[in-house]
Amino acid sequence: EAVAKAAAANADSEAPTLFDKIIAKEIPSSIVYEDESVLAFRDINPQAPVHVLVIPKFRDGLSQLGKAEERHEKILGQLLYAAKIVAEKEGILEGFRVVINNGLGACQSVYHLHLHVLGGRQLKWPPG
Ligand code: DGP
Repeated sequence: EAVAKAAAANADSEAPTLFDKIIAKEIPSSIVYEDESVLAFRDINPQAPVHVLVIPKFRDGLSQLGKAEERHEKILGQLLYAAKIVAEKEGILEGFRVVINNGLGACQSVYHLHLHVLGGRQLKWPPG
């Protein structure tokens, strides 16, 4: 089902996504951190006690990491730094994971770049 969803989304990866509505606060979310560039909110389907998504407020073509260009260097750094702020706020600095699912082969389902910040339990390696 995840793969089917990803396939559907991939068909038009530049279309608006539900994350635009979350940014606009038309869809409620549990916000953990926000600044002018990024928004961090709890995943609706948590895979760990802490599971937060960190997204750029302005997608600017970044439907997925594989679309990154040199102009995105700053926001990419801001997203990673925001992931650290989230980990600190959530008290998981001693053990957390940051994941980006890119494309169909990684079960990406929302085509607006997002970092998953996971923690609060012992995380296994390798991931599935
Ligand atoms: P990915 O599979 O990497 O594209 O992750 C997309 C994530 O988005 C997935 O873990 C579930 C989450 N998600 C989907 N819809 C919503 C929503 O409406 N609200 C929130 N908070 N998270 C959502």
